[in-house]
Amino acid sequence: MAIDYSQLIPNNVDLSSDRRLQRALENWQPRFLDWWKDMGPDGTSAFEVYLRTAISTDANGWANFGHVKMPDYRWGIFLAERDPNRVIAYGDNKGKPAWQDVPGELRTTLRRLIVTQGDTEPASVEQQRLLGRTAPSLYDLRNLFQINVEEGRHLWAMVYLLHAHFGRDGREEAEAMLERHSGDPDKPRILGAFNEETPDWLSFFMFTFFTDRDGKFQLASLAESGFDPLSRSCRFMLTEEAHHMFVGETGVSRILQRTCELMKEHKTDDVRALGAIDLPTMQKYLNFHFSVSLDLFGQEASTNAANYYTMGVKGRFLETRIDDDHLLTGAAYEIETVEEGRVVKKSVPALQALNERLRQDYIEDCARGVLRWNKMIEKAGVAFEMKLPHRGFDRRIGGFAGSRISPDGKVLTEAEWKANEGKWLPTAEDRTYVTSLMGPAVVQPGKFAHWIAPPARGINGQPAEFEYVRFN
Ligand code: BYC
Repeated sequence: MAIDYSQLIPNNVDLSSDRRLQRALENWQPRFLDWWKDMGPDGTSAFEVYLRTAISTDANGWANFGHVKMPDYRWGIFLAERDPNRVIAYGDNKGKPAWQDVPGELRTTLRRLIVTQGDTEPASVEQQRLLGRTAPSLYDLRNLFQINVEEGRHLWAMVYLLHAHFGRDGREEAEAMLERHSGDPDKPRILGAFNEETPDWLSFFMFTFFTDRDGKFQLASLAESGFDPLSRSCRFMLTEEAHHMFVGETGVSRILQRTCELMKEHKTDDVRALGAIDLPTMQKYLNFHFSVSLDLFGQEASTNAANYYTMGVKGRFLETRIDDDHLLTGAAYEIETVEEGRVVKKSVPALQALNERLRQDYIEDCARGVLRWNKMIEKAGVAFEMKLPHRGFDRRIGGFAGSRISPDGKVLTEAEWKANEGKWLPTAEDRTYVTSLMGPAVVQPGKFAHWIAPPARGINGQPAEFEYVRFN
């Protein structure tokens, strides 16, 4: 389905046929641009960046690459193609045609989910606002900006749904999306991970590996929604999400590669003396970002999640490929929880455990990425293994919140935790060290900061020394 770029707001939803909606969104557009100017990537208004822009929403050939002046990026509204025969795949409404409008009784629930999803998108742009100043290369700078513009478009996707389907409430929510800010003590973003700082590039790569991956799983569950416009929005967003996780996985991998090269070359573990990031510090950052991202899945046993499913609002990951009754009324699911000082397994109704089930799918996906990192470390001839900590480690949300759990899943006393915390999570000193490596942006084409290896290949078949960003 081609995208109409002749409009003020590029779209493939025939926006010009609904004048009221078009005007409302055209009113919101300058506010979005003001927000981008104030809270988006710092000092970039003159930059020309080699960006990918969507030209259609088909599986094949939707992307166009070229240098774009950052504020001229054409944010718009793109939904995946409609399947006229689509039916709801699960819950009480299983088998009924997907809804093209919001059913009255689901209005509040759907609005809340769309607002929670939408809120994360500008939040991540705010978190990454200053990173351009310390980019390790033009290639990395370009990837950062690609992610930023796409998160901006994901906000557009949710704002379109709010405007098109939720009337005045929706318009107010769209305004509020630009008023909350990451880390703002008075008006913070909704979910915890989106109020953390992303102060350095190691944090950025860990964030895009772990937190963007939560995005993949949440979007995939919302792509199963009976509310078809939400499903279609999320399906197209997922195609963009893949690159964000690629940036995270390869970014971490390139840091690991550089560290391993230096360890071998200088026959030492002490790569800090050589200006690189040591493996134990990498592990601590992994622990932090993994546990913060696990919190994003909500409570292990959640009546909200059960209701979303039963009503047909939010499904499971790849719902239609699962071989069961898609009702789950009599089914059970095992979750882990803390009882009498131990982590124990407990059976709960499967309907209530849907957040945990999604978290499990997510953990398995993370583990596959970690395995690839470990293969790289092994190939480099270094004896070290990166590990995902236990799901209960350092949690703020769910049954483990309030307990102290070690990375290998033991319940600890407060004193035991305090004695080891600095071995498991980045200390102030670790963070200062990592920040100290973030020198001024490396802007010569083909050059890379000392602590990171070049990528295996460039973007869209371009070489590593390509001028991915022009500063003018
Ligand atoms: N922080 O029943 P529960 C992305 C609240 S990332 C604070 O488990 P539910 C991206 C919860 O609101 C994907 N509060 O909740 C990545 C509830 O409050 P009430 C973002 C939390 O609703 C990188 C209470 O605790 N998308 O796209 O089942 C860059 C009970 O909990 C948190 C979504 O999240 C928390 N972490 O599950 C850019 C999808 N967790 O009712 C973008 C939409 C729970 O007691 N959201 N609470 O007042 C959802 O599906 C659900 O809202 C959640 C929570 C999975 C987040």
